[in-house]
Amino acid sequence: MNTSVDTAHIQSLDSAHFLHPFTDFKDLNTRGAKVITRAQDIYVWDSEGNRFLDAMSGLWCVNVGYGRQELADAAHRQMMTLPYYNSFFQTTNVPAATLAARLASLAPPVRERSFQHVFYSSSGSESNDSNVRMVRRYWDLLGQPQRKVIIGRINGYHGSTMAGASLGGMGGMHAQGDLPLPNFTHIGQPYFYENGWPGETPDDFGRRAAGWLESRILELGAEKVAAFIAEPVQGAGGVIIPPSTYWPEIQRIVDKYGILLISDEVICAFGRLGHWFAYEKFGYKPDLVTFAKAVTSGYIPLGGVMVGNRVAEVLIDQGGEFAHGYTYSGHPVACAVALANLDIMEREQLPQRVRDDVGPYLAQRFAELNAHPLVGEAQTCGFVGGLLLVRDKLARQGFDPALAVGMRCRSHCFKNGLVMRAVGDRMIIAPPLVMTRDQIDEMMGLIVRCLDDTLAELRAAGQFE
Ligand code: PXG
Repeated sequence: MNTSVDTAHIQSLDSAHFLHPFTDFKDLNTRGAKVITRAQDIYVWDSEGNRFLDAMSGLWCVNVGYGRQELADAAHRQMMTLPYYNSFFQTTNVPAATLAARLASLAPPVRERSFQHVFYSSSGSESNDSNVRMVRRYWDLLGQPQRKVIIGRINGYHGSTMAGASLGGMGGMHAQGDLPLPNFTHIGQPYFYENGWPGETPDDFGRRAAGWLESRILELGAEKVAAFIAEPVQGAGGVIIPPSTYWPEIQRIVDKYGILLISDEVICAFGRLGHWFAYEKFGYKPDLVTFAKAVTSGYIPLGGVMVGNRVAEVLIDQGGEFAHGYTYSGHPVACAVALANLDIMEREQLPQRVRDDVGPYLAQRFAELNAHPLVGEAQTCGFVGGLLLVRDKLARQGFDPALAVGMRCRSHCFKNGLVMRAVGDRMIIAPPLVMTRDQIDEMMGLIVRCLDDTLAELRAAGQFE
């Protein structure tokens, strides 16, 4: 396949016309964006012919890897049959109805709150907007319109629309645009390394961190609280894996006060943590589950909400018309690609593979990084992993943020042919689930090389003892 492109030309078009997401526009224009031209399996190539091992699955989404003919064929077939039709005015389409039933069959039942219904969108952000609409509608219909507040977490990420950014707890986002909107509030995150007390065990910390939810509910008045939203494992926040005591205690608290629980699984569903849905791994019982990204392995945009029976029954039986939806809710091509994607995941048993085989192997290899002089902690959960770069391991002291050590490490990654993301000084991975053990070894070799290069740079600059 001829993918040769004129890099300078594309960069000039890009800097003249394309405003990139979460980007300092002026800064990018001075350096020029890397032009990614093609991808296969777990690798991507740029326009200069450099190959990168993509340890981020694009952006946490390409779970089945790149270059899957079946997904292209499914899109092509569906485009030639029915490329688009709306589902607003009492019509449906074959892929959307089939996928909804398929997703319902994959979502494990939880008590009376089984998941039989799906509300479709095209992204994680839109799905969380839909969650806010459904949560408010639910409480209004139950005659408790004063239940308006949704509690999220500091450093949680739930998208970039006004509601998504309000649900999330990213200070940088809140600082722009007068966010969060009213009736959104945030508690601390279950990040043991940063927030655990000296001598406290992770389990004790997990219970304490969950207790922040109860304290906030009591501060606000339980009758005002509509829902709690959280990621099973925080992704964009830096792969923050909660202690095992955290989720059971959260469950106890939401049950005690009757508030809805939203599990935002935009990153964690579809095998990423070794299960179709991540709430199964942690054993909690959400009322709403946000999904997007890997439902199509990112080949085409699709998102949605799995609506548990507790909410669905009220909306269906008492709600009349629900005044909310998107042009692309139930898009036939996106849903057809999702079905083909789920076929691949099922046939190749990707969730089981992550749970029983490559996940444990990655955990073992990644844990070896704890021995590196720069690494304060290194941990995985399924096929996400995070490591923290620190100045002094024993004293648990990090670097001055002004040194931007994470970004410097990321530059070494690019130079060495590895895509790994930096969140502050946490380096994070979320590799494609099709990765083999040999490829895990290849990735680990690259990670060690990048850490060594970062260490050498810091030592040369006198910034590491
Ligand atoms: N919820 C979660 C948990 C996410 O991770 C969204 C919602 C929003 O999805 P959309 O499709 O609207 O982007 C996400 C998205 C990062 C990064 O820097 C992570 C996401 C998006 C962009 C960047 O890690 N996650």
